[in-house]
Amino acid sequence: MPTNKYVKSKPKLSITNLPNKGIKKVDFIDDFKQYYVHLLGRDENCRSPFYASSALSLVIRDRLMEHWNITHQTYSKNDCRRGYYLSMEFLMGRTLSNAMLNLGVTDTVTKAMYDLGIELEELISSEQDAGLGNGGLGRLAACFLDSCATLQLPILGYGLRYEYGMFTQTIVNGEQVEKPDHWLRHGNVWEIERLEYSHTIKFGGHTETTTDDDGHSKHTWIETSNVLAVPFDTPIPGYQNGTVNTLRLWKSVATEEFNLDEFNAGDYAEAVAAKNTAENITMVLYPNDANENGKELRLRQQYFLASASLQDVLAHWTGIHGNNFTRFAEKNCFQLNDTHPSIAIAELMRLLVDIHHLSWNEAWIITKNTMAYTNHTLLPEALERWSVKLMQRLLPRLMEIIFEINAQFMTDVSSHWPGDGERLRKMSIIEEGHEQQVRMAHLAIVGSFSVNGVAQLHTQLLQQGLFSDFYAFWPHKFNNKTNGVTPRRWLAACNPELASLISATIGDGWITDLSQLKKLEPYAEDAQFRKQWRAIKQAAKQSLIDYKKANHETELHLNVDAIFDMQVKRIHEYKRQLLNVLHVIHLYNRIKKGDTENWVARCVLIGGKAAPGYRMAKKVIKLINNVAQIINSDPDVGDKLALLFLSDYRVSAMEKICPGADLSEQISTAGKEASGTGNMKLMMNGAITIGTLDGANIEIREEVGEKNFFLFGLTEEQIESRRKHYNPLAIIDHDNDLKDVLHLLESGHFNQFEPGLFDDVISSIKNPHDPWMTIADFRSYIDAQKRVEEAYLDQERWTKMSIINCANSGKFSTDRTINEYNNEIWKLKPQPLNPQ
Ligand code: 26Q
Repeated sequence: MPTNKYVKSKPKLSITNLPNKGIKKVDFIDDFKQYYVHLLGRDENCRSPFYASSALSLVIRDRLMEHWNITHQTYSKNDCRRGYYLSMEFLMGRTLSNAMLNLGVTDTVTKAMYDLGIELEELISSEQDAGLGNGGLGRLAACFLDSCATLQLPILGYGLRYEYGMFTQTIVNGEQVEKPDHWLRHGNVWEIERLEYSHTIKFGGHTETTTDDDGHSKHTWIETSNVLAVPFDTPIPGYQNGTVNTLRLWKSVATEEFNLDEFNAGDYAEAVAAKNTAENITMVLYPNDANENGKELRLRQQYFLASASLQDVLAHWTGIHGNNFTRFAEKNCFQLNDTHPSIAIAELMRLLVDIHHLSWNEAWIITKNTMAYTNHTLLPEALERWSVKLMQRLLPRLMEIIFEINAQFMTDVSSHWPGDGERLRKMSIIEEGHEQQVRMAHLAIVGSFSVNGVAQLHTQLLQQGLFSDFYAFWPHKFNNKTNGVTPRRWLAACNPELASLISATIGDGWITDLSQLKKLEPYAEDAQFRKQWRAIKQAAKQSLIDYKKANHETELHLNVDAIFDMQVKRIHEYKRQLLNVLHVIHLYNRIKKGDTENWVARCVLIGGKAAPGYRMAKKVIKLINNVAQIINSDPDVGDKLALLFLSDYRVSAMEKICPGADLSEQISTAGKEASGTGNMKLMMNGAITIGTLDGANIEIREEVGEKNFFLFGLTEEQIESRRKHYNPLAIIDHDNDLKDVLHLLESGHFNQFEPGLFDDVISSIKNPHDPWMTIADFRSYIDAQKRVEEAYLDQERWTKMSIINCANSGKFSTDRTINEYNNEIWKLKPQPLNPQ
């Protein structure tokens, strides 16, 4: 072998110690050209904004990279306690504009692009949304990451790198049609593949128990089908503070041995098919759909996330501490985003006991002290259960561990409540029945030190209802963490005009301390300020119209002076988009009757996706579109009223919608919406809420005061007591407006060529067992809408209310939420970076 004098020399230079990339205009211009021409091979003649957008993203990514490295080194050097946010969903939306805002370079980059003859906005909006989530829960995870980085907390997000995100929605003949969202087709410049941190995940096979010389039993899980988990990292920049945290998403890849076994057996086709099974795991995000419950692939996904993430954390730990786990719980903490990743509790036990040879009790203490669980729903049909049979087949060792956890838990319960068999049955992790099921929420509560709901009412209902036995047993585990949204994306970035006015008035401290918005309140009395506020809202409404027109979403003439009345969220019966439609039909009836004195024009915008298998939700979309078609084309209506269904609602659409909203519809049946977060985004942008006493609406109303919130509807308690003798037909009989609305619906006016189409929708609300009790709240809703109109007629009064709503939205920053998680659950120390 030829000797090479350079091979073993000690490094004289640090590889990672780079000069910082410049952030002056010329630096952006030079680097942009470099990427655009040299790397991507494009020139002035390229017409697609995609390559320019990619080039700029690479330029920005470079600026994050050096900070990313420093952040990482700081955490290692300080050997700090760390947190991990485990979530099946991270609904990140677009990255470029957020990265520029957080780096503080938006203005400079705008100028640099301008000099190159490029409009920055065009590059920003050509970026695909990363739609790796369904809705609230996924977007919450994304807002949390932004706040953790802004608060300089050492948190790592762990999730799945789905090849296909949330489907895109198109509307054909009024109906939802789903298209797959192959968001990675053109590559993703924001992610870095880190093959070197891959882990092997086991499925199937069987277990063996042996006893060693000391009489300890040893469990092995053998003859498994293995899949490789390969991490892809995305940088998460804090707001102008140098911190760059990490979102690590796992991709499933077939392992070599996995293929080889079959291949050696001579069955080539089987080998290729097996490769597909492995690589299918992270192929697609499941839509939030009760019909998808119990699907094997979903369980594979959940275990894949849990196992890969835990192995990752343990590999890092043993790399430093070897097999000494005494301080593990002191240094690590996992937050489980709903029960979706809660198999992590059993997996951590497996890794500690079977792989790292801790005793059961040592492992259990560590597990219970590191896991924390957040619940996001009260709907019983949304609670996860897995059949024991499926789990035994797919994850046999985990099933044994869950049985063992449950056996010890049942012992504890019976010593607390001796002789109370009913209590044991209700609390057991295993539900008995014709088929045994694992109740994941019970596993999550038993295996963690903290259980939280996402708004005050929701937490209270968990404690008194769904989890009351657990609350009686472990009251100290339960706590509330009211949700929030990040003010960087949801005000500073999406509404730059309003953000500038606010900063010019009270300074820009609000961006990282949203409670400072309170300083705006006195300006509600300032006529000049109100005028500016109104002009900004009006311009935002106009640009929303222009945007819809440019996308050929509507040819309708929309009236900017109308109330922009928005309901954007997943389509679900409990969210009661139907109630909104009943109101629209009522307004239509009034127009047709000539009852239009003091009329206030209204433009009702409804957007959201229905789970592909949720029949009733899809019918509601069709109804909205049919009603829209009739109303919008009726010459009697003119611009008094418009109804528009916004197709393909997603993060980037909400960024356009928020600034232009006057009225925020939050009209769920009381006790059903855990929190809601769209309500917070709209409030922050000066929309006024019409809502029930549900989820975080209650806290929004507390913050703005009852005069600045349009309240209606039964309370949760009233709903539950009314339920027993609910008689919608009697209510209809006593309400002429409601009678007229239903009569028009039932006459087939909105489905003249589709007879019977809405029969099931109509009969669902007339049913005395309607769980959502839409009819019960109709009158109160109509009256509240009347109060909305009165308020809107007085533009000065409306503007005051709008300013007061924004001024009191400080509580709903995820910075506040995350500080609460950190002070009460995670207890991480902020990690400021040393100046380099
Ligand atoms: C279930 C079974 C099979 C496949 C998927 C699922 C699934 C997927 C997503 C079940 C639930 C979800 C998401 C739920 C969700 O987004 N919940 C919302 O969480 C928000 C954040 O806390 C709250 O504000 C909302 O009130 C709550 O509805």
